[in-house]
Amino acid sequence: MLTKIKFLTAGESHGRGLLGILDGIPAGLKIEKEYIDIQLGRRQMGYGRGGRMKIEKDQVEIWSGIRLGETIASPIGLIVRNKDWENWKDKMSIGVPEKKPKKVTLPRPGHADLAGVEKFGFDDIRNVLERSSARETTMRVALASVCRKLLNEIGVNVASRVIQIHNITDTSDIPKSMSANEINDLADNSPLRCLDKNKEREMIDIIDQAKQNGDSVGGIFEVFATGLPYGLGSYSQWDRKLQSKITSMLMSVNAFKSIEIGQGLSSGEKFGSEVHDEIGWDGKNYKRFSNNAGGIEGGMSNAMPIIAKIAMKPIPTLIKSLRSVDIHTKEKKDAHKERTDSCAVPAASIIAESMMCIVLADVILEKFGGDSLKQLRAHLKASAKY
Ligand code: EPS
Repeated sequence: MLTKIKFLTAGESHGRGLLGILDGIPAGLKIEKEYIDIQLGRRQMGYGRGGRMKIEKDQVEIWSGIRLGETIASPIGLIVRNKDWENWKDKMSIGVPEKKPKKVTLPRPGHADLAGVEKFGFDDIRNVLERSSARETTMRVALASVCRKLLNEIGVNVASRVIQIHNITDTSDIPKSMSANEINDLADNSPLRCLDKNKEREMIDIIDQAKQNGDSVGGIFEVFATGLPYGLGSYSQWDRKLQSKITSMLMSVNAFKSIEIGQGLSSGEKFGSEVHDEIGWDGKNYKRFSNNAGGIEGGMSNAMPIIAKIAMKPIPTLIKSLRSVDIHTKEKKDAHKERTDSCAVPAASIIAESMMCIVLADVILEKFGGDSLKQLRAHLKASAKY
């Protein structure tokens, strides 16, 4: 679905580290390691994370594509080392060790374990769980930070906030005057990335309760993008529609189970007159009296903020026993238990922001083009309509 930007990640959860390549970023974009590390730090935060986040302090190493502080239009290569690798060298040995590590044979319901071993014919679930772990999203966030920086340079900002953990919902609206950066500043100062302090307390309680029971909880968050011009994406073909690109990218993230653009699901129970955003003219620009469409009409951005709401399921690695079967003996047993998070919804909201940044950078480059940031800026100035 991406037409200008390409990216790939590699790396296992307990391997040496994560590798990533990002291609298609114009020359002349100033970016520093510290900027990427801030985003990596945001992904590590949030109430409900487990022991792993105490071990890791994710820091990027820039291996290529940036010279003298600026992109040079060559592929950007990044590495994030796993600190925990030290403790997993035997289990994750690349060569064949003298003492073979114990195999994982009890698939966790809800994880990639069972379908993964059946697909590849493995007799050790570790081969599956290492790559299917959400640890991989570390590199997505690192690569996406470069796209985020590109967007920032042209006045596009992407933010998010958590609105539900389990059955605790923050129903508050965001004041119209609040910018994406202000939303993120507030959210980043909350352990749940929730803007309502009372609900935040209740969310903490429900996570504590789940943790005590060896259980996990999911939740819902919103992602916003502001500063977008008209016409990103297109109505002309299925795979050029902006919502097709956004939803396919976002739904590629571990544990994301549903996405709504704008009013989404609830628009199915309303009259057309209650849903569609009426049009006005302020003497200079068109204006909208509402944004139920979530910034996308007819497969294109309509210069209103993009708003997507995403639900994340509870993490499937549980301390509480769930029924499973040993893949070797077919005996009834409890599912495999590993160190885990009881809630990773705040972290997931950063990953979602990151995927949004990649799509938006791609559609902006598709529409406006430019081999350098300077050219992109000139093209936007010449033809972007807001
Ligand atoms: C994660 C690292 C993992 C988990 C989590 C996400 O670390 P470990 O497995 O060593 O504890 O904390 O992944 C899962 C919950 C999962 O089911 O894969 C990370 O860096 O985000």
